[in-house]
Amino acid sequence: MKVSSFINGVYVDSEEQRNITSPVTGKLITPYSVATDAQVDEAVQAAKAALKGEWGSMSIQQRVEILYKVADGISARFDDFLEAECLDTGKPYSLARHIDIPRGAANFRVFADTIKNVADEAFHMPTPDGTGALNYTIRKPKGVIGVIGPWNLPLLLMTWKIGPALACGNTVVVKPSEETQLTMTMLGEVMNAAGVPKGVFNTVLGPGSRVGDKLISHPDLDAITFTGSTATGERVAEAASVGLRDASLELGGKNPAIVFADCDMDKAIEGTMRSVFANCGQVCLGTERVYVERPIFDEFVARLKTGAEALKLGKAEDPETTMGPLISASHRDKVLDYYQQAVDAGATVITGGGVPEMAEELKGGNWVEPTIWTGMAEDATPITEEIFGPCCHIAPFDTEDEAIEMANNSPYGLASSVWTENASRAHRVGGQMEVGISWINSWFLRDLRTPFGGAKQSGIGREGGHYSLEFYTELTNVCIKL
Ligand code: 6OD
Repeated sequence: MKVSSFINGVYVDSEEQRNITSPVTGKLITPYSVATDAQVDEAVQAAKAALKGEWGSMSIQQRVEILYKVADGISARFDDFLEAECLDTGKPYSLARHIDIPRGAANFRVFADTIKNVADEAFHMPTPDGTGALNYTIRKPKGVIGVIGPWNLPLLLMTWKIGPALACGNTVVVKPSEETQLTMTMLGEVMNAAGVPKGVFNTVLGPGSRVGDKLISHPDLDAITFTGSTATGERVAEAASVGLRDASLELGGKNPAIVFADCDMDKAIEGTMRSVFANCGQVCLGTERVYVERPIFDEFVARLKTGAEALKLGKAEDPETTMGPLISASHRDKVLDYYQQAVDAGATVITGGGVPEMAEELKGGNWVEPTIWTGMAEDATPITEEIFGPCCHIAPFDTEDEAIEMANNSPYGLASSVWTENASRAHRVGGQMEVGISWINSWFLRDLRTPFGGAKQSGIGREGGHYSLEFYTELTNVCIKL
C-alpha cells in the first residue's frame, strides 16, 4: 500500500519520504510521502472549491446516502482496516475488532441519521402593527474544516469528526498523527468508491510541527477540530484565534475512578482493568487514579494486581494477546520516566514498573509492564500529570466527600467512573464529578447522541449528536415580517 496524501480525489507523492515503523518490532512497515507546503495549500483549495461544486448543491438525503455508502465501504473492508490499524498501533486485534473499526463505520451512519432527523427552530413574534413575524433558522455548513487527530484510536477518533463534518455539508482536510496514517489513507479509496465528490475529503500526511502547523495556520480553514494533548490544543486554539475561527478541542485527562465498598467487586475489577490497561493505557478516557474505600482497599489492590499480571503482552494478531506495546520509542521513554518518578516519590510498586522480557523478534518494540502503585502523596507528579500508559495509582478513602474531593482535585476534567450498587449514591456522586462524562458502574460506554468533551483543561466544546451539529454548522435566522 502506497502511503501518501489524498488531495482532490487522488493520492499525491512528494520527494520527502519518511519511515513508518512497527511499535511491536521497531522494524520498517513502509515509507510514506510527507506533504509539502504547496500540497497543504492544494488540499485546502480543493476543499474550498468542492463546497461550491456538486457537494454544495446536494440535498441532505443525497449526502446521507453517500455517508451510508462510506460506512458500508468500511464494513466491507473490515479485515483490511483491522489489519492496517493493528499494524500501525500494535493494538490487539481483539480490541480493534470490537471498538476501533465498528466505530469507524458507525461514526458515518450515526451522523447521517442525526442530520436526517434534525428539525429547524421557528419562533412566531408579535409586531406593533399586529401582522406578526416568523423567525426560522437555517443550518449551513461552516466551510472547510481542519481535522487533526491522535494516534491512539486513529480511525475511531478521526471519523468521529469527519462523519458529522461531512453530514453537515462541510469539506475536510484531515491531518492524522504521523505515527498512524494507514487507515486515513485507506479512507480515501472508500470515499471515492462511495461517490464522495473530489475535494470533499482530503488528507495531508506529515509531522505536526510542519504539516499540522501549516494546516492550522491556513487562512482558508473555517474551523478546526482537534483531539490530542492539552499542550497542542493550546497551540491549535492560538492558531484558530487568528481570523476568529471556531475550534473544538478534546484534550488530555487524568481520570479518576471511585470504588465504594458497596460496589459489585467483580464488575469494578473488570471495569477498572479495562479503563487502566485497554490500548496499553493510551486512551484519553483511561483511569490513572483509583480511589478505593478503605474496607475493600487491600482486596481491590490484590485483585487488580492479579488481573494486571495475567495480561498477555504480544503480537496484535495473536488471539491470546490482551495488551500491545506503546506507540513509539519516545512515548515509551516518557512513560518509563514517570515509572521512575513514581519510585522517587516513594511509591510502593504493587506490580510492574519496568520493561518486560519479550521474545527475540519483539525486542525492538515499545513494551512496558502494566504497573500499579500505592502510597504516593496526592501532589506527586505521576498522580497529577497525564501519563498515557498502562498504569494507575490506588489510594484509600474513608468518606464520600473525601473521595469526591480527591477525584476532582485535578486541572483536568474529561471522564470518571464511580463503582457502587447504591443508586442514590450513584446519582449523588456521579453528578458531582467535574468532568465531561461521568460513568457509573461502567467505562467507555458510548451513546453517540450524547455530549462528549472535557471540562477544565480537558477541552473546549462538546461533540456528539446535535452538539456536533452546533459545531459543524453556521446558523442563519430568517425573520419574515408577515
Ligand atoms: O468515543 C468517542 O467518541 C471518543 N471521542 C473517545 C475518545 C477517546 C480518547 O482517547
